[in-house]
Amino acid sequence: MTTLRFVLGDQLSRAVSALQDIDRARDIVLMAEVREEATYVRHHKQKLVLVLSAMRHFAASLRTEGTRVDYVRLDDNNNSGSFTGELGRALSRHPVDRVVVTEPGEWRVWEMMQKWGRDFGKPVEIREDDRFLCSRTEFAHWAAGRKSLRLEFFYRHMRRQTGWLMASDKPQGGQWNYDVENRKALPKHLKVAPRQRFAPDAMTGEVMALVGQRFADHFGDLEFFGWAVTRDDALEALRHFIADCLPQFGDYQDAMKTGEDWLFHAALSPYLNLGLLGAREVCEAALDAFRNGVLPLHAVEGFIRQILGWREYVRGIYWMQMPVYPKTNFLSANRALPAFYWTGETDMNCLRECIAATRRNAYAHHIQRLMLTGNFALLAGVAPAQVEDWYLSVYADAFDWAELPNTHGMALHADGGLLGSKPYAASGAYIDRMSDYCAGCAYDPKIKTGSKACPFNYLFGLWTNLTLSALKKAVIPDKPERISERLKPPFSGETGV
Ligand code: DLZ
Ligand code: SF4
Repeated sequence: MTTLRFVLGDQLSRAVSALQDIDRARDIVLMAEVREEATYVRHHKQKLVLVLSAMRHFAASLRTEGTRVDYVRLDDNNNSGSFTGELGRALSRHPVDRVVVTEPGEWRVWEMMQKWGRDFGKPVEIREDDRFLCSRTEFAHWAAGRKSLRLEFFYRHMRRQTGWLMASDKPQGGQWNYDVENRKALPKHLKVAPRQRFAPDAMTGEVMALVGQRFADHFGDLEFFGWAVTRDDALEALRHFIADCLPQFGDYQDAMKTGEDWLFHAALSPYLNLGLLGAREVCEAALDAFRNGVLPLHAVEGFIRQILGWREYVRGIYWMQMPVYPKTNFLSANRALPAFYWTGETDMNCLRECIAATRRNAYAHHIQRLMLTGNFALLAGVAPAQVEDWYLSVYADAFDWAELPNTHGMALHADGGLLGSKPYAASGAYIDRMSDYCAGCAYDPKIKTGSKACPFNYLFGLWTNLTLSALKKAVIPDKPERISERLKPPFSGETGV
């Protein structure tokens, strides 16, 4: 039997299920660069380069091991521009018996895949994506019959399942979660290790020229491109993070500082989400450093919680809730996304800095995304779909399964609290405490009204008066208790969010 194995741009792992059991003598791997994936949201230029260059490098590595790869480039003549179109064209080139794919990370593509068997009159086997630590079925079992789908319970379940940081059935050190130790403000003179970046090679240079030419009007600069595009370089980025950044990541993961785009954050999520790194190996590298006494428990636990806990949790929620999840708009937010999200032209220094970093790197760290751009959109009542499109476009690691629950649920509370117990709303006081942005701002974080008042204070005041009081009268659609029960303070930055 001859098989066409279709590998998508975020499945760049030799162990991906579509490639398991490959018969190199007969099978063909199909990879296709298609315009639709680059433009259904207008991805940041660096994200396009990262995905396309990583795809080309991956195809080259498969060929080196003797696999036949049919690779369609974006500028190939007759490129149809879509996954369905390219699969159809490939099937007319290759008389295969069946198609094998790994399930995609996005509902939109999942729906597309369901039609392929009928469209092409061939068996299409859609395999589970087993790169995750919790399968969709296991998540559904965990969730079944629970009143509350809180992360903390899921995380404990996953710690027990893996045995990571466990001493028999108890958490090592006696606590499950060391989050309170992860909220220190950054000491003024603390040295931040320079971040290792990767110079573009000739193949990446070619993709940069292509993207610069074809997607010139997309957001973002290409000048500072420094992402790893191969597994070897992604492994080097992992080594660098564990050795040079993770020791301080735990302490300062909520801090923000002008000119420090990466601080101690891993910035490994693009590699994990593309398949260049696996979740298990990333966690095991951190656990090894703990076992060898190189790293303290709270630093490693904070990191493991992000990968084993949060990352798996949002993916589980995504597949459990789609396709209705993005349709909820619990706070009835309907304003347009302000133009400065794209231009960066605003007098609010914190947002200006964050958006400039996003333009420069296709990256901002978690707390910038949640407490600056996310918090502002929440307080200003921006329509969730517009905020979600922005996040999906501008960040190199943003794929729907990860981006949607983070934005819709955590940042905007548009799901009514399914994912986060309370809205992440904060005034300027929180931003002032966790960053040095306010010193260089036209506004004053201590003033609440008048022309010098920090807009976060003004909006936060309005939001607590209007949105919260309206919510207190509301009833959660699918739950009997009154929402006021869940909206008791603390919900503000003053109390540490
Ligand atoms: C994000 C992306 C982009 C920009 N381009 C491609 C592409 O040309 N070919 C491809 O196979 N994948 C691409 N991707 C990743 C897909 O969007 C991703 O695989 C789907 O959204 C499913 O998760
Ligand atoms: Fe941001 Fe307000 Fe501080 Fe300015 S004063 S940097 S707007 S928090």
